[in-house]
Amino acid sequence: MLRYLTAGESHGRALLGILEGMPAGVPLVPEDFAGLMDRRQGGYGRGPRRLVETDQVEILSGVWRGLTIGSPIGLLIWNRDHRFAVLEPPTLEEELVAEAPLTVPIPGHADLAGALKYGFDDARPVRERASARETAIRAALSVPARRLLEETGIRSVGFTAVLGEVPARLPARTTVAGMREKIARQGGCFATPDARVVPVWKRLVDEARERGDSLGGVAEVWVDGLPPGLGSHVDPARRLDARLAAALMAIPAVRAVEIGQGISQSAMTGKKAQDPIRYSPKTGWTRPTNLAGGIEGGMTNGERLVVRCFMKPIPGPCRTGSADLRTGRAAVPAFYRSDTTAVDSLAAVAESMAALELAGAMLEKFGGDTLDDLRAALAHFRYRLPRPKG
Ligand code: EPS
Repeated sequence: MLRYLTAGESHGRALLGILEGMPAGVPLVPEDFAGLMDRRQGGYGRGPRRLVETDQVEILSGVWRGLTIGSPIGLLIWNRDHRFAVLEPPTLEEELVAEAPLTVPIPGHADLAGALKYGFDDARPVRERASARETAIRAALSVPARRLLEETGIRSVGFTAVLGEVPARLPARTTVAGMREKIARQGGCFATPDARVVPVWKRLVDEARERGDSLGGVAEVWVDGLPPGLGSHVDPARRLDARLAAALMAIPAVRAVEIGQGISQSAMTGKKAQDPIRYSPKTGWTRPTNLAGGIEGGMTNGERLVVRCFMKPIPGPCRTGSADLRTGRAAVPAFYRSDTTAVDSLAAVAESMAALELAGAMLEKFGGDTLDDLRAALAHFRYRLPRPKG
């Protein structure tokens, strides 16, 4: 079982993560983190915080001479902008310089529900932990998982598919590698292959920022190279689509998750909503269409995994009507520094959460204490897949 745990507040001293269950022998060096950490911080519409943080990941344990050793991997990211962690009761002087209490909860944020649950009349402790800053350490934890997947021929890409109501145009047929290349070639300030949508999205973000408003959207993740049979139909808790959906819903501001064309499938007739099955000795079992997004019966079917995450507009900048936790009187939340949109970051985080879930599913199916054990079991499985004579 691959499991992980994170700790840290948005403006606390650091973010901490532990990943347990990785086999030995997976290559991992500090340089593996930089590209993803940059992507997660980037995207047009992020607030000024991204200019403050460098999000450099320190490997504290579980890696020796560039390889995992099977023990828990400990990771750390220091917060440069830290002011929250007062470990002992504050002195009078600290009280005087402390940030004003946040007594007016932001509608749409965790503030109110968290304050009611934990008995606070100041939303700060809730807001600090509910902040999407925590996804920095989740992305970092996904890096060993991604390395494991890459070492077994599995590749993923995450991108912004829709910003606000404006979709990007996506290439009809391309591989994950091709998609990565197109996004890099486009090179603009959004993770999209569509150069023409970039100025439109920029304008939308600029207008929203000027209005003190925010924008949501849809991030999409593709994964190529997955063997069939990850997850299982035999037990509800082992269904991979359910596990992926849970992992992706656990990203702040994500309100819905779609596997493949799940939403439009529901409006199709049954005859149109299924992907036909084909077999040839050369290409094996394939499907000419992929409405299922690579999962049937809670298992991978060997096609590309396609998942989409729907993110609501970030509530921070909106200053929607609220009420004071101490007086109950109608009030407007205090100005709160935030992002105008973070859908591009969502693309990086969604890909990370999917990688953690998929690496876990690979380890459950193929096991092994070392990467080589896992590869051998995978090779055996591929060999024993049914091959009719054709
Ligand atoms: C966030 C509010 C902003 C975002 C933050 C998430 O932070 P701050 O209040 O410090 O300006 O920038 O995201 C990150 C810092 C990050 O690294 O993703 C919130 O309240 O969710």
